[in-house]
Amino acid sequence: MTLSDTGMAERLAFAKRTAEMAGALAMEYFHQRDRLTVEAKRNPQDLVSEADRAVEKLIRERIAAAFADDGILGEEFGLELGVSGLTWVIDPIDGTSPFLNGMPNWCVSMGACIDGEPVLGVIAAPCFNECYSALRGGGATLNGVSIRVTSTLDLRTGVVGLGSNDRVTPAAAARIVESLFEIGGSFVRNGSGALMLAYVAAGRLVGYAEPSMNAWDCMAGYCLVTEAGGTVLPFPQNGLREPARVLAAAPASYAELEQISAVAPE
Ligand code: LIP
Repeated sequence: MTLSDTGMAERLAFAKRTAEMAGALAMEYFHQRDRLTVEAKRNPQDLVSEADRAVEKLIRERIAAAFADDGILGEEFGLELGVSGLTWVIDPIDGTSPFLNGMPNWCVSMGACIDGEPVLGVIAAPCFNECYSALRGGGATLNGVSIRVTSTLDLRTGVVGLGSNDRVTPAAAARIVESLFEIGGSFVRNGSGALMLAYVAAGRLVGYAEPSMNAWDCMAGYCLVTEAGGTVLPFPQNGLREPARVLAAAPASYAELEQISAVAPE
Protein backbone atom coordinates (compact mmCIF):
# COMPACT_ATOMS: atom_id res chain seq x y z
CA MET A 1 0.00 0.00 0.00
CA THR A 2 1.35 3.46 -0.79
CA LEU A 3 -0.04 6.97 -0.68
CA SER A 4 0.76 9.55 -3.33
CA ASP A 5 3.76 11.79 -2.84
CA THR A 6 1.32 14.69 -2.64
CA GLY A 7 -0.68 12.92 0.04
CA MET A 8 2.44 12.28 2.08
CA ALA A 9 3.75 15.83 1.63
CA GLU A 10 0.38 17.16 2.82
CA ARG A 11 0.55 14.90 5.89
CA LEU A 12 4.07 16.04 6.75
CA ALA A 13 3.12 19.72 6.59
CA PHE A 14 0.00 18.94 8.64
CA ALA A 15 2.00 17.00 11.22
CA LYS A 16 4.52 19.83 11.70
CA ARG A 17 1.71 22.36 12.25
CA THR A 18 -0.22 19.98 14.52
CA ALA A 19 2.86 19.14 16.59
CA GLU A 20 3.53 22.86 16.99
CA MET A 21 -0.04 23.44 18.22
CA ALA A 22 0.09 20.38 20.46
CA GLY A 23 3.42 21.55 21.87
CA ALA A 24 1.97 24.97 22.65
CA LEU A 25 -0.96 23.38 24.48
CA ALA A 26 1.41 21.08 26.39
CA MET A 27 3.48 24.11 27.39
CA GLU A 28 0.39 25.75 28.90
CA TYR A 29 -0.09 22.68 31.09
CA PHE A 30 3.65 22.51 31.77
CA HIS A 31 3.53 25.99 33.29
CA GLN A 32 0.54 24.98 35.46
CA ARG A 33 1.86 21.58 36.61
CA ASP A 34 0.85 22.17 40.23
CA ARG A 35 -2.81 22.20 39.16
CA LEU A 36 -2.67 18.88 37.31
CA THR A 37 -4.30 15.69 38.60
CA VAL A 38 -1.63 13.01 38.22
CA GLU A 39 -2.56 9.33 38.04
CA ALA A 40 -0.33 6.24 38.05
CA LYS A 41 -0.99 3.68 35.29
CA ARG A 42 1.04 0.45 35.57
CA ASN A 43 3.12 1.66 38.49
CA PRO A 44 4.14 4.89 40.35
CA GLN A 45 6.68 5.68 37.59
CA ASP A 46 4.14 5.29 34.77
CA LEU A 47 2.17 8.52 35.04
CA VAL A 48 -0.56 10.38 33.16
CA SER A 49 -2.43 13.66 33.66
CA GLU A 50 -5.10 15.68 31.89
CA ALA A 51 -2.27 17.30 29.92
CA ASP A 52 -1.53 14.03 28.07
CA ARG A 53 -5.22 13.46 27.35
CA ALA A 54 -5.94 17.02 26.22
CA VAL A 55 -2.95 17.10 23.87
CA GLU A 56 -3.81 13.74 22.33
CA LYS A 57 -7.43 14.88 21.93
CA LEU A 58 -6.28 17.95 20.01
CA ILE A 59 -4.10 15.84 17.72
CA ARG A 60 -6.83 13.25 17.11
CA GLU A 61 -9.46 15.92 16.35
CA ARG A 62 -7.17 17.57 13.81
CA ILE A 63 -6.37 14.26 12.12
CA ALA A 64 -10.06 13.32 11.96
CA ALA A 65 -10.86 16.66 10.33
CA ALA A 66 -7.99 16.60 7.84
CA PHE A 67 -7.55 12.87 7.05
CA ALA A 68 -10.76 11.13 8.10
CA ASP A 69 -9.79 7.84 6.42
CA ASP A 70 -6.49 7.47 8.32
CA GLY A 71 -6.17 5.21 11.35
CA ILE A 72 -4.94 6.51 14.70
CA LEU A 73 -3.08 4.75 17.52
CA GLY A 74 -2.44 6.93 20.56
CA GLU A 75 -0.99 6.23 24.00
CA GLU A 76 -4.01 7.54 25.88
CA PHE A 77 -7.01 6.70 23.67
CA GLY A 78 -5.90 3.57 21.84
CA LEU A 79 -6.53 2.43 18.28
CA GLU A 80 -9.06 3.70 15.76
CA LEU A 81 -8.84 1.72 12.52
CA GLY A 82 -8.80 3.59 9.21
CA VAL A 83 -9.25 2.66 5.56
CA SER A 84 -6.51 4.74 3.89
CA GLY A 85 -3.74 2.28 4.78
CA LEU A 86 -1.93 4.89 6.89
CA THR A 87 -2.08 4.84 10.70
CA TRP A 88 -0.91 7.75 12.82
CA VAL A 89 1.05 6.62 15.91
CA ILE A 90 0.96 9.31 18.58
CA ASP A 91 2.50 10.02 21.95
CA PRO A 92 1.07 13.37 23.04
CA ILE A 93 3.69 13.93 25.72
CA ASP A 94 6.64 11.56 25.57
CA GLY A 95 8.65 12.04 28.72
CA THR A 96 5.63 12.38 30.99
CA SER A 97 7.77 11.92 34.08
CA PRO A 98 10.23 14.74 33.23
CA PHE A 99 7.23 16.87 32.17
CA LEU A 100 5.43 16.41 35.50
CA ASN A 101 8.66 16.99 37.43
CA GLY A 102 9.33 20.31 35.71
CA MET A 103 12.17 19.20 33.46
CA PRO A 104 12.41 20.27 29.77
CA ASN A 105 13.23 16.85 28.27
CA TRP A 106 9.82 15.91 26.86
CA CYS A 107 8.26 16.11 23.39
CA VAL A 108 5.21 15.62 21.19
CA SER A 109 5.75 12.58 18.97
CA MET A 110 3.71 12.04 15.78
CA GLY A 111 4.60 9.06 13.63
CA ALA A 112 2.72 7.45 10.79
CA CYS A 113 2.96 3.88 9.46
CA ILE A 114 1.90 2.11 6.29
CA ASP A 115 1.79 -1.70 6.60
CA GLY A 116 3.54 -1.32 9.98
CA GLU A 117 6.50 0.57 8.46
CA PRO A 118 7.26 4.10 9.72
CA VAL A 119 6.86 6.53 6.80
CA LEU A 120 6.57 9.86 8.63
CA GLY A 121 7.99 11.23 11.86
CA VAL A 122 7.63 14.58 13.59
CA ILE A 123 9.01 15.18 17.09
CA ALA A 124 8.52 18.62 18.62
CA ALA A 125 10.45 19.61 21.76
CA PRO A 126 8.88 22.94 22.77
CA CYS A 127 11.21 23.68 25.70
CA PHE A 128 14.12 23.64 23.25
CA ASN A 129 12.31 25.23 20.28
CA GLU A 130 13.23 22.17 18.21
CA CYS A 131 11.17 20.29 15.63
CA TYR A 132 12.57 17.13 14.05
CA SER A 133 10.83 15.82 10.95
CA ALA A 134 11.22 13.15 8.29
CA LEU A 135 9.31 11.54 5.45
CA ARG A 136 10.32 8.12 4.03
CA GLY A 137 12.73 8.78 1.18
CA GLY A 138 12.91 12.50 1.93
CA GLY A 139 15.67 12.79 4.52
CA ALA A 140 15.45 14.17 8.05
CA THR A 141 15.67 17.72 9.34
CA LEU A 142 15.92 19.68 12.59
CA ASN A 143 14.14 23.04 12.28
CA GLY A 144 14.41 22.65 8.50
CA VAL A 145 18.15 21.91 8.44
CA SER A 146 19.25 18.46 7.24
CA ILE A 147 20.51 16.06 9.94
CA ARG A 148 22.56 12.84 9.83
CA VAL A 149 23.55 10.23 12.39
CA THR A 150 27.13 10.51 13.62
CA SER A 151 29.89 9.24 11.34
CA THR A 152 32.71 10.10 13.75
CA LEU A 153 31.64 8.92 17.23
CA ASP A 154 31.30 5.30 18.39
CA LEU A 155 30.31 3.48 21.58
CA ARG A 156 33.64 4.33 23.20
CA THR A 157 33.85 8.00 22.22
CA GLY A 158 30.18 9.00 22.09
CA VAL A 159 27.11 8.63 24.33
CA VAL A 160 24.32 6.05 24.13
CA GLY A 161 20.70 6.67 25.13
CA LEU A 162 19.09 3.94 27.23
CA GLY A 163 15.48 3.42 28.26
CA SER A 164 13.91 0.99 30.68
CA ASN A 165 10.69 0.38 32.58
CA ASP A 166 8.94 -2.22 34.72
CA ARG A 167 8.69 -4.62 31.78
CA VAL A 168 12.47 -5.15 32.10
CA THR A 169 14.03 -6.84 35.15
CA PRO A 170 16.43 -4.66 37.17
CA ALA A 171 19.18 -7.23 36.54
CA ALA A 172 18.64 -7.07 32.77
CA ALA A 173 18.68 -3.28 32.74
CA ALA A 174 21.81 -3.22 34.89
CA ARG A 175 23.50 -5.74 32.59
CA ILE A 176 23.16 -3.35 29.65
CA VAL A 177 24.76 -0.53 31.63
CA GLU A 178 27.51 -2.86 32.90
CA SER A 179 28.31 -4.09 29.37
CA LEU A 180 28.49 -0.52 28.08
CA PHE A 181 30.78 0.56 30.93
CA GLU A 182 33.02 -2.49 30.35
CA ILE A 183 33.94 -1.18 26.88
CA GLY A 184 34.43 2.35 28.18
CA GLY A 185 31.09 3.65 27.01
CA SER A 186 28.72 6.19 28.55
CA PHE A 187 24.93 6.58 28.62
CA VAL A 188 22.11 8.99 29.33
CA ARG A 189 18.49 8.24 30.21
CA ASN A 190 16.39 11.38 29.97
CA GLY A 191 12.93 9.76 30.30
CA SER A 192 11.85 10.42 26.71
CA GLY A 193 12.68 7.62 24.31
CA ALA A 194 11.26 9.59 21.39
CA LEU A 195 13.50 12.57 22.10
CA MET A 196 16.56 10.36 22.49
CA LEU A 197 15.79 8.70 19.14
CA ALA A 198 15.62 12.19 17.62
CA TYR A 199 19.05 12.87 19.14
CA VAL A 200 20.40 9.74 17.41
CA ALA A 201 19.09 11.10 14.10
CA ALA A 202 20.76 14.45 14.82
CA GLY A 203 24.12 12.80 15.62
CA ARG A 204 24.01 13.82 19.28
CA LEU A 205 23.72 10.21 20.53
CA VAL A 206 25.50 7.28 18.86
CA GLY A 207 22.50 5.03 19.46
CA TYR A 208 19.44 4.25 21.57
CA ALA A 209 18.40 0.95 23.14
CA GLU A 210 15.35 -0.03 25.16
CA PRO A 211 14.35 -3.69 25.73
CA SER A 212 10.59 -3.06 25.69
CA MET A 213 8.98 0.07 24.27
CA ASN A 214 5.56 0.98 22.90
CA ALA A 215 5.02 1.82 19.22
CA TRP A 216 3.86 5.34 20.06
CA ASP A 217 7.18 6.02 21.80
CA CYS A 218 9.35 5.03 18.87
CA MET A 219 7.69 5.14 15.44
CA ALA A 220 8.38 8.83 14.74
CA GLY A 221 11.94 8.44 15.99
CA TYR A 222 12.46 5.35 13.85
CA CYS A 223 11.52 7.29 10.73
CA LEU A 224 13.90 10.12 11.71
CA VAL A 225 16.85 7.76 12.37
CA THR A 226 16.33 5.80 9.15
CA GLU A 227 16.08 8.97 7.06
CA ALA A 228 19.18 10.38 8.80
CA GLY A 229 21.20 7.36 7.63
CA GLY A 230 20.91 5.24 10.77
CA THR A 231 20.00 1.58 11.30
CA VAL A 232 16.98 0.44 13.34
CA LEU A 233 15.70 -2.92 14.59
CA PRO A 234 12.40 -3.42 12.72
CA PHE A 235 9.34 -3.17 14.98
CA PRO A 236 7.31 -6.44 14.86
CA GLN A 237 4.39 -6.57 12.45
CA ASN A 238 1.96 -7.18 15.33
CA GLY A 239 -0.40 -4.35 14.53
CA LEU A 240 1.69 -2.01 16.64
CA ARG A 241 -0.32 -3.10 19.66
CA GLU A 242 2.33 -4.83 21.77
CA PRO A 243 5.59 -3.31 23.09
CA ALA A 244 8.80 -4.59 21.55
CA ARG A 245 12.56 -4.19 21.71
CA VAL A 246 13.82 -0.91 20.26
CA LEU A 247 17.32 -0.34 18.90
CA ALA A 248 18.66 2.45 16.70
CA ALA A 249 22.22 3.53 15.96
CA ALA A 250 24.70 4.91 13.50
CA PRO A 251 25.49 1.98 11.14
CA ALA A 252 29.08 1.48 12.35
CA SER A 253 27.90 1.01 15.97
CA TYR A 254 24.66 -0.90 15.43
CA ALA A 255 25.96 -4.48 15.64
CA GLU A 256 27.95 -3.87 18.83
CA LEU A 257 25.07 -2.02 20.51
CA GLU A 258 22.72 -4.84 19.48
CA GLN A 259 25.03 -7.30 21.24
CA ILE A 260 25.41 -5.14 24.37
CA SER A 261 21.66 -4.50 24.73
CA ALA A 262 20.39 -8.02 23.89
CA VAL A 263 18.53 -8.79 27.13
CA ALA A 264 15.10 -10.39 27.42
CA PRO A 265 12.36 -8.24 28.99
CA GLU A 266 10.31 -9.90 31.73
C1 LIP B 1 8.38 6.94 28.15
C2 LIP B 1 9.29 6.42 27.06
C3 LIP B 1 10.62 5.93 27.60
C4 LIP B 1 10.39 4.85 28.63
C5 LIP B 1 9.54 5.39 29.75
C6 LIP B 1 8.20 5.94 29.25
P1 LIP B 1 6.04 8.17 28.28
O1 LIP B 1 7.16 7.26 27.56
O2 LIP B 1 9.54 7.45 26.14
O3 LIP B 1 11.39 5.40 26.56
O4 LIP B 1 11.62 4.41 29.10
O5 LIP B 1 9.31 4.37 30.68
O6 LIP B 1 7.44 4.87 28.77
O7 LIP B 1 5.36 7.27 29.26
O8 LIP B 1 6.72 9.31 28.94
O9 LIP B 1 5.10 8.60 27.19
